Amino acid sequence: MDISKFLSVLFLLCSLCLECNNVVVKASHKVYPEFQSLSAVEVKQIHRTRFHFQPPKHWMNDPNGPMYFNGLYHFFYQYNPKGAVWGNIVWAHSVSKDLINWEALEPIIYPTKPFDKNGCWSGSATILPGNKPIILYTGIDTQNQQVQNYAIPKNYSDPYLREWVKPNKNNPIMVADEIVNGSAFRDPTTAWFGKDGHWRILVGSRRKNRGIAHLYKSKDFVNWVKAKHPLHSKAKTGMWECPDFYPVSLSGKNGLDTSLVGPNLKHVFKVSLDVTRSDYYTVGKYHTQIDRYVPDNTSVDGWDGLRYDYGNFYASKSFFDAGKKRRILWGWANESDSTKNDVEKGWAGIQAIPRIVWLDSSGKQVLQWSVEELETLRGNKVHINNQQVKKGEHVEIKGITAAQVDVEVTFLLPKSLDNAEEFDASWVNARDLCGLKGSKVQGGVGPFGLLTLASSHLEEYTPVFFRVFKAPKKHVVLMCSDARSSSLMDGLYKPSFAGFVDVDLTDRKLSLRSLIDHSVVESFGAGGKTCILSRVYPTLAVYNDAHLYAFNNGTESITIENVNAWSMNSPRMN
Ligand code: DQQ
Repeated sequence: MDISKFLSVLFLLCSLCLECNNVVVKASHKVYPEFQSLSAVEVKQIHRTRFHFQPPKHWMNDPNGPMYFNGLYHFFYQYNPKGAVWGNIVWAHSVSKDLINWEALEPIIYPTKPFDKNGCWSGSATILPGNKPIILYTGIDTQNQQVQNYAIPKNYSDPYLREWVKPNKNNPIMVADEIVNGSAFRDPTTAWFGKDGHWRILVGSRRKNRGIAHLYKSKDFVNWVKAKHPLHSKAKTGMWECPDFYPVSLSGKNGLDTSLVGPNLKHVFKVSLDVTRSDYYTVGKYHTQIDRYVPDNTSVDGWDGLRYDYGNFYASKSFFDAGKKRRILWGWANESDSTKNDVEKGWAGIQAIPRIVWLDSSGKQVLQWSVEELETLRGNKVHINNQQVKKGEHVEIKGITAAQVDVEVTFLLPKSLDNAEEFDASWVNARDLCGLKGSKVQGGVGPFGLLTLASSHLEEYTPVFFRVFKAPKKHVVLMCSDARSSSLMDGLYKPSFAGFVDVDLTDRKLSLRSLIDHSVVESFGAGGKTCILSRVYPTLAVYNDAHLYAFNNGTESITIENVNAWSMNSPRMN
């Protein structure tokens, strides 16, 4: 067998194997004919989140076309109006003044035309000159081919942009040419405007196992021509869904308009890898003269690369908020329970809290943090400082509603890290390492962190924690969010999600923030360097029976320099 054939077979085996491992991670296009139009009889409340975005019932997946327009945030999303599994997908629509309180409006795009009769899939919004929003989305046409279409508001002066039209003239505006696979051609990005007077967008694709971001150019936004070369592609990464491409400033937290180019910025290129169902990004340089993106060689471009989030977080999309000059990232947090559970619950899917995203001062990765508006929901507060947590101890953080809380902790490490465990160079996969060294496996410096959504006798708990290792050059910090003990319920996907944290420990501090909301624990390590979102379904640790603890299972004592925890109020949610 020649080497390329061998690699293809290997890739296929790996893909299949990942799919088996992720057996209950729901793929977004799996059709359940028996359930897809089964309307919810009752919406079960027990695991419903309160401050994470979700519709009142049924299935939701990707965030679509988020934008800030005339003082309002618009959020569209892939939605099944008829049932709690993927299918019958439309673009549902909600609006908000603060990204936290949401009002649901009628869906804006649903299958009606030959160019989207079999589906209205993901896409993005662009605000054209003259303050005119336009949406590009993927339609599944009568031949079951993926094509790109556009939609525009019916009435630009309606502040809510309630109705949109899909003109017959010119739609579809992009169809797969002879070298593009029409069943792998989707999810157009927000457009950016080049100095040559052309708009540009990307469409996700693949050729065999090579992931591709096709570049299209247009002068008038209606006639689009595919560029000779993709903006970027990478062998052995499979289908690229929902690409996203934007500039980030070399300094400060401010976001940049998608069209900005120049000396003081880098670009971020993100793809959602269909095979692994995670969102990977690189930081790099956009060579405008040749329309190519080249990742810096500071991280891997592929399966082992940086992820926005090492947990349930997929099909994300960012937009530039021109009002507050920030780039905001939305990501879909899918369920980890079974399809049967979703049908019984009458709902499936939430969105992660919208996050601002900016470049770390190292220039090697991005940082993420929840939008500041979330803090308006903070209610009753408890504060602890300077408390030592010795080997084997756990300390309860009392006085808050532990099932619905925002908690921030700064841990102070021991003066000497000599007793940290030795790092074995073969531990390349953070998730495997977390599986091996869970929160109960005693270490030297760590594991220490939070036990979230814990029942009173720890029959159920989701630990979010750090473990520090000694390595020849630098310490290695592992962050885990481990769902293995999260629920007594059977038939759940309970992964031990993990990522490494590239952090300097000279000040001996490590911070952790978790947004806990009934069936989600969304955590930010070291100020947003490593993020992990876990979906969990406790049976005992619910409502007032949920507890929150800080713990340490390392031989070395850890000091809690600070804990601030706030019970979170519930916003208006659709
Ligand atoms: N979901 C959409 C597709 C996209 C996928 C369909 C990603 O457009 O590729 O619901 O989750």
